[in-house]
Parts: sequence; C-alpha cells; structure tokens
Amino acid sequence: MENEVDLTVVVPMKDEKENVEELAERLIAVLDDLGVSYEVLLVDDGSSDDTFGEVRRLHRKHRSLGGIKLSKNYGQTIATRAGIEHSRGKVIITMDGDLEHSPEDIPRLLEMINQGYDVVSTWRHDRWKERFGKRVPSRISNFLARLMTEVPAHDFGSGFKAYKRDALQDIPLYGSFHRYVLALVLYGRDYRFGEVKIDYRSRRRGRTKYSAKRLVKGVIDLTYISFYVRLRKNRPRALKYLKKIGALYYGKNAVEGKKIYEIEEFLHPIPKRSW
Ligand SMILES: Nc1nc2c(ncn2[C@@H]2O[C@H](COP(=O)(O)OP(=O)(O)O)[C@@H](O)[C@H]2O)c(=O)[nH]1
Ligand SMILES: [Mg+2]
Repeated sequence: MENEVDLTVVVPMKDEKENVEELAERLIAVLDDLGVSYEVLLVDDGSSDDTFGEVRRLHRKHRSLGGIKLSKNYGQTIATRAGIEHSRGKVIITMDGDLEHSPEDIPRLLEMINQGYDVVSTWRHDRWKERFGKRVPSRISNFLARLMTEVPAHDFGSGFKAYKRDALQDIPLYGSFHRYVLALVLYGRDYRFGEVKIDYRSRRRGRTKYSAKRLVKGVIDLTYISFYVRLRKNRPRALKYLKKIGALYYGKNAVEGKKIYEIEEFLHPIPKRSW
C-alpha cells in the first residue's frame, strides 16, 4: 500500500463538538511520543453540532490529524468502517470520541501488539461506576456474546481496540457489529488476542446517544453473527445464503460491493513521523 504508516487512530464522532479539541490535543501529545509514523482520522457521523468545524480547525494546526465528514448519520459501526477503509496504518486503533477512552492508554495497547498480539481489546474493569441503565445491558450483552461466540473477551462493547491490519480484512461491518467485532475477527481464525484493563471515565461533556434499547438490536445482531462466524468456519460455501437473509434485515449495507456511505468532505491527514 502506498504511503503506509505505522499507526492509524480512527475515532467515530457524533455531536462531540465539546470533546474534539481535548481529544485531539491529548492524542497528538501521546502519539508524538511514540516514535512511530501515524495519522489520526476523525469521522464525523452526520453531527448536528459543529463537530466538523472543530475538526477542520484542528487539521490546520495538526496536519497528521484528518477528518471524514459523512453526508448524514450512519451510526457508529458504519462511521468506524469509513475510518478503517480510509486508513493506511499497519496497526489500526479505534476509540470513542467522548473521552471515555484515554489516549494515554494507547502505548499499553501498542506494547501488546509489539509483543505479537494481533488484536488487543480494552476491558473496562471498573464499570460499577457507570449508571445502571448502561451497565446492566452491557453485562447481559457480554454474557450472551461469550456464550454465543465462544470468544473469551471480558468487554465486547468497548470501542477501544487495536488491530493489526490483516485481522480486519473481510470483516462485515454494519448493524451494530462494532460491538461484536471481536467475535467476527477471532472466531475460527488464528489471531492472537489479548486484553488490557483500563479505568473507566464517564463522559464529562456531551451526552450518550444510546439507550437500553440497544440491547434488543444487539441480541439480533449477535444471533446473526454467531451463525455467520460458524458458517464461515465450517461451511464457507453456505455463508452466501446467510448473507441473503442478512440483506433482508440489514438492507444494502450487508451486500458486498455496495456503496454504503457518502463522504461529504475529506481532510486527508499527512502522516507524521514522531522521531
Ligand atoms: N451513539 C452514537 N454514537 C456515534 C454515532 N456515530 C458515531 N458515534 C460515536 O461513537 C462513540 C460512542 O458513542 P456514545 O454515545 O458515547 O456511546 P456509549 O459510550 O456506548 O454510551 C462516540 O464517540 C460517538 O460520538 C451514532 O450514530 N450514534
Ligand atoms: Mg460514550
């Protein structure tokens, strides 16, 4: 790949105007210290506030930070996918844009990647601090995900993860699959998986856009994914039939080769070597 860089950090954002600046400055400070070449891609997922105005301003200041403005709100999974599809990093880190994930934890994720892990997930081990309406659905979701996919992760839903590029090849991303990406990446495949414990920081600014309703959709997604990964492993030729069913429920997003999002503006990051 042309212009390959060591690391891309992808951040999906919806209405995070108040968080963009702090996130960007802290990210750049951490990444500048790493001794790698990197780029940051902030993906504005049809915000109704001026998130992208902030991104533009920060892009002028830090050229290694770029932005993708999607033409409307496509949801976190598709926003993440847009970032991944336009990334050039050998390693890709995804994280939320609301400062619930600390950029300062990035070196610990990369350390494990350097030790030979292909996928490193974070595990919010102190979630009791979270409000009930978020904690309980997430517990149920993790329990079901472990049961249905046999992937021994503690925290499927944490959007803060590092991947070697190869591990993300051919992973379907639509619905709310960003929550179960570990199952899609790991089930029946030989990637080495590790976890890093992180401290949970609840959002200080802006508000969550999800509610407990996500659980219902999540269970449908999880059921689909558990069939998907099993067929992929045991009966790859039958997978196309499941994908047909998927297309009925998920629409064109589930059809390979379809264009599923439109980019309104792309501020290309210029990779920076931090040594
Ligand atoms: N909820 C939501 N978040 C989105 C969307 N698109 C991008 N995001 C980003 O995804 C991340 C997680 O969202 P958040 O509302 O904090 O979810 P929570 O932390 O799981 O409650 C944030 O960085 C959002 O800005 C979307 O359509 N809905
Ligand atoms: Mg959040």
